[in-house]
Amino acid sequence: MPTALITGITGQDGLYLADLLLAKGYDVHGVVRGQNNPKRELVRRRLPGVRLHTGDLTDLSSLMRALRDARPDEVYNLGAVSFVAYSWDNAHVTTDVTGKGVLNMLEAVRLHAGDDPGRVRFYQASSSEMFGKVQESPQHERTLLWPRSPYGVSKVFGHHMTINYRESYGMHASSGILFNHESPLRGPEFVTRKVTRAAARIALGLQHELVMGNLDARRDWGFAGDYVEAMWLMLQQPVADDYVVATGDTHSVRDLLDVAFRRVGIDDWSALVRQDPAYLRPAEVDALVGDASKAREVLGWRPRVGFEELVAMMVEADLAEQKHLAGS
Ligand code: NDP
Ligand code: GDR
Repeated sequence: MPTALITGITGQDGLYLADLLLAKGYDVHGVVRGQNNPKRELVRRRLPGVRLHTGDLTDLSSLMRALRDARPDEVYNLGAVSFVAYSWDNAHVTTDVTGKGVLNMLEAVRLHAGDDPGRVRFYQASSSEMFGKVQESPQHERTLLWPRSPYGVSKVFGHHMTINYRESYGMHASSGILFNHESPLRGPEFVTRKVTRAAARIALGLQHELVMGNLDARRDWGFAGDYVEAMWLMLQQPVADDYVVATGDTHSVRDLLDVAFRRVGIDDWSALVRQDPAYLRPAEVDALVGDASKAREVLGWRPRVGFEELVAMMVEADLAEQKHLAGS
């Protein structure tokens, strides 16, 4: 039975990836930070088969201990301060976790693997935010990186460090440049979930207004359940490499509002949505769309869930959750 260790197991992708690996028969381990992290209980309830290790990406020795105890064949480094807007006000923490945390994890794996650096396969969660001020469209693996936030800068550091460890030490280290991916497990601070939750609450009479930032931003939104398959496929390849993972379709935040509100029977949301400059970012990533040809050709990966289906899935989940909360 192969063994996997996941950092960020309490997050959206960690939960979907753990589901996938358990279904494939893996022995799954996760790193959870903090002495009293409430999400530890969430993982225990959802994924009773998973073994948890206390650790933090800023603490090399805790990562070494997790590796020693879990003895993984595959390490998925998903842990990060992942909310772009938060990263300006918390640039040092973001750099320590999202940037230098990758170096800690790579170094821990290198030391753990000893004389056979390729024996533990490593996945780094890189991001389309690295393209930032985009220089070509659609973006692919060789598109120039021009990050626009402390988060994006930290991801570029982790991305290049992963490539450097692969080239310097012969590690089987791959980097997935994933475009935005969403699900009912998405954190409510991100725009898709903020909108689907608000649409559900407004339809149920629990909320009267939605306050938003830049409605013209465009993203290539896919489904998290599809994207974790690409992570796994990368680590099954004989040679480690970097891959863009995206749908190839792009939509604006306005399109997102259209689809979400239509789903709850509201055709015109203009009176319900207010824009507030407080939600604008110091530097915006205006439009992203990915070219995932390499992932399609080499990994045989393709997305299954399209934009409208994704938004509908999220609105339905939020309607069910809000009804449940209102009834309890
Ligand atoms: P989430 O924000 O849902 O999860 C982030 C995870 O990182 C949580 O489990 C969190 O733990 C953990 N974490 C935070 N700080 C630390 C730390 N100091 N040490 C160890 N773990 C820590 O993110 P997603 O699941 O959406 O994303 C997973 C990864 O993929 C992230 O690296 C993200 O940057 C990247 N990514 C995400 C994309 C997306 O669209 N979702 C696209 C491209 C890249 P806790 O619960 O304790 O806070
Ligand atoms: P992003 O996701 O920054 O792309 O990073 P987010 O959903 O936060 O923003 C997407 C776009 O929507 C605009 N926007 C708003 N965003 C939020 N959160 N709240 C609002 O009210 C709002 N109004 C407009 C934003 O300005 C932006 O343009 C996500 C994260 O998961 C990263 O970790 C990951 O690396 C990238 O996706 C790919």
